[in-house]
Amino acid sequence: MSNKEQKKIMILGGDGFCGWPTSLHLSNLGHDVVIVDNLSRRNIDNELECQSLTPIQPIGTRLKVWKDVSGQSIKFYNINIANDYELLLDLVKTEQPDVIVHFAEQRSAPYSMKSAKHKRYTVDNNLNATNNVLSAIVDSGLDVHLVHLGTMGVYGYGTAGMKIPEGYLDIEVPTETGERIQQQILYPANPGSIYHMTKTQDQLFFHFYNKNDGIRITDLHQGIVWGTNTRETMLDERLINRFDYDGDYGTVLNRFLMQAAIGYPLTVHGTGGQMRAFIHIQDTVRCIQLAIENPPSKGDRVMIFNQMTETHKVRDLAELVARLTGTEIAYVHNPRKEAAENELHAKHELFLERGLNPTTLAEGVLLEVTDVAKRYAHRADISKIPATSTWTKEQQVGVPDRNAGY
Ligand code: NAD
Ligand code: USQ
Repeated sequence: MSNKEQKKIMILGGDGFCGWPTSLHLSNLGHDVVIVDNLSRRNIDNELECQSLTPIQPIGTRLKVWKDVSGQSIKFYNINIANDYELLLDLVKTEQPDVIVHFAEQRSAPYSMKSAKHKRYTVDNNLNATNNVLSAIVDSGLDVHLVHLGTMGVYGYGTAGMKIPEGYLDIEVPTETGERIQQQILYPANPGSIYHMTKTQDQLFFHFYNKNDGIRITDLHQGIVWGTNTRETMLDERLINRFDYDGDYGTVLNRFLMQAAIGYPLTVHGTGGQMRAFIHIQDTVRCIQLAIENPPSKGDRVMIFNQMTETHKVRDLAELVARLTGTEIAYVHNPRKEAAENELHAKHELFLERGLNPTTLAEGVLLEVTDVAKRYAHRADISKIPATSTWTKEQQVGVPDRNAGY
């Protein structure tokens, strides 16, 4: 890579599930990577008394091993970006990043719905984090490209028979004089949890700072990430990525893979008719690279990409994993408030046009069960599997109905 292409990239939340493999991927490409993380996710592991299925190493060990394996140094700063504004601003001024990638938010929907305390933490943390990053970019006077990890959940999951566009919806409105004019508006927000609501609010921060201060922003509306490792995290076991399987942080497909590895019935919420968007972690890191390499120009509106590669119904995923592994399926109470059945189709041409070659679920699922979930199955605490966070007090938790000794 020539010096011109090499960028200084600050990764906020670079110790997390998406942030760690992204940091290594970008460092491996020759970029100068700086991680900022307050390790709050590791503290939440302590709060929930549940650790990653994979044995993740302390951040100091991770960075030392990366230096030994790759020869590349990554600097680390422990800063709470939601609270420590002056520290964040000083760091931006000192490091002078070309790009900031923002992963640093509380990202679990069930965790955000556990109690008033968790709702308030999620709102305080996520909204202040995003506003502080934007404010620090303005205060620094630097022309930083901000890449944010958003969610497909901002759209809601009902699409009225059309494909969800990438961020902006074409509309036609009648004027007072009877003419009809065409416009593009931000797709109407329809969040399904307090966490998802913070992501819809983030969009408005981006819209405002882009309009008012001309900040160049890419917002990636990402689907559910599955898988564990990427080419870089596989270079040494001590670089291994996090694998969440508990009822709060475990996402649906990784949970099914881990449940299959230990013979625990696959916990389908309700009928499993919920259709969601998915992407493999290897494609996540590649998409972020592509977003960095294709920045918006000064004066462009917020650039929005749908960062997903396929859509599936939850029960179809359960049936696929059951067929491949022989695990049974348990249809449990849905602890969430969400449509029992929906169709979800979304455009994702912008990444395909820029060279993404997706990993398909059909290829990768079984490998993931055998290479990761089975290998670390002995670390699982099965009491942490049921989804115990309910959206309302009246709802019931997502526990399999039978008691068959698991
Ligand atoms: P994660 O919880 O594993 O990582 C987030 C990291 O940010 C953690 O290391 C945490 O310690 C850090 N962090 C949180 N608040 C912070 C603060 N105030 N200051 C400094 N650091 C802070 O989550 P993830 O799965 O890596 O998700 C990263 C981003 O991607 C999130 O914003 C999430 O909304 C988005 N996303 C994730 C998924 C998914 O399936 N994992 C899907 C779509 C979008
Ligand atoms: N589900 C089950 N069984 C389980 C776990 C989940 O049926 O054991 C169902 C849920 O009820 C839901 C669907 O699977 O209908 C997805 O749940 P999830 O926990 O995998 O994903 P979600 O809560 O939507 O959140 C995850 C990430 C979040 C990200 C979002 C992308 O935690 O950070 O924003 O995926 S998206 O779903 O596109 O909004």
